[in-house]
Amino acid sequence: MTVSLVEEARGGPFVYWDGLENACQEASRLGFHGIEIFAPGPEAVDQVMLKDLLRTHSLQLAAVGTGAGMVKHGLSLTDRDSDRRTAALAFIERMIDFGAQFSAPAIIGSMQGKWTAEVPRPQALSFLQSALNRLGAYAAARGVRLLYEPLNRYETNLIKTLADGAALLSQLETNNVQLLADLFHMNIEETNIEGAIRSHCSVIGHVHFVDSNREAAGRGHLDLAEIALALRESGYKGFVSAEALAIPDSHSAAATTIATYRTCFGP
Ligand code: LER
Ligand code: MN
Repeated sequence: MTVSLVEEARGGPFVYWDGLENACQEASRLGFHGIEIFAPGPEAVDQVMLKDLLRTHSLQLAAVGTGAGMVKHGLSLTDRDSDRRTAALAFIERMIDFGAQFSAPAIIGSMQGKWTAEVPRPQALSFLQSALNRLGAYAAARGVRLLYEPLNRYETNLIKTLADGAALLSQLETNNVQLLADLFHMNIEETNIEGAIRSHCSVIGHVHFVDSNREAAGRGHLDLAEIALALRESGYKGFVSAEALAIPDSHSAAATTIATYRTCFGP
């Protein structure tokens, strides 16, 4: 279950918005196994309180998003300015440190940025590759993986499919980076969602379990039973995380997600 602590992102694809305590109570009551936090930065989370909430509610921290580096601070790993790229790396390293306290991986999604006239595609990909090498090794030294998320064409022009993501990972010096398969982005970019999952499952480390319209799983037109079958038959053992819009409201989105999850993956 996702929870956003980033006011600037309100209206974005996160289920809970009213603090960690509320999110943990609801997630636990509905039967989720973990929460994924989208935070403005590590200092925005009281880590002692988070540890306590996770223990009280028998939840794991599934992952931490780093997108606030872009949303709040305008940072990107492929910025033309080297000081800005360094600041983006530093922000993500601090998020990795935070997640590692809870054995949770950090996610690089929107922080990958875009190629532009000033930073042409080969240059941007080279910046991205060296950032993933450095951050992958940084995460490995702290005992956690790093997640890299292909996005749809309206959010990036770098890597949009699992196949291109897997090819990028295969060129890295580190093997500590895995793909995040977000079903919303995949619905826009993949030729065949189940086929992409089956082909690249060995490098999928996390799934954003959401429907075609970015509403809760079950409120759109994805064939989630077939997608879940592809994940199960490929031996996927990671989290499927509800990164969905709070439509019609947080509680309904969460309840619909867990009902769909149980239909697709079993009780
Ligand atoms: C952004 O669209 C997204 O899917 C997030 O998980 C990445 O920041
Ligand atoms: Mn996502």
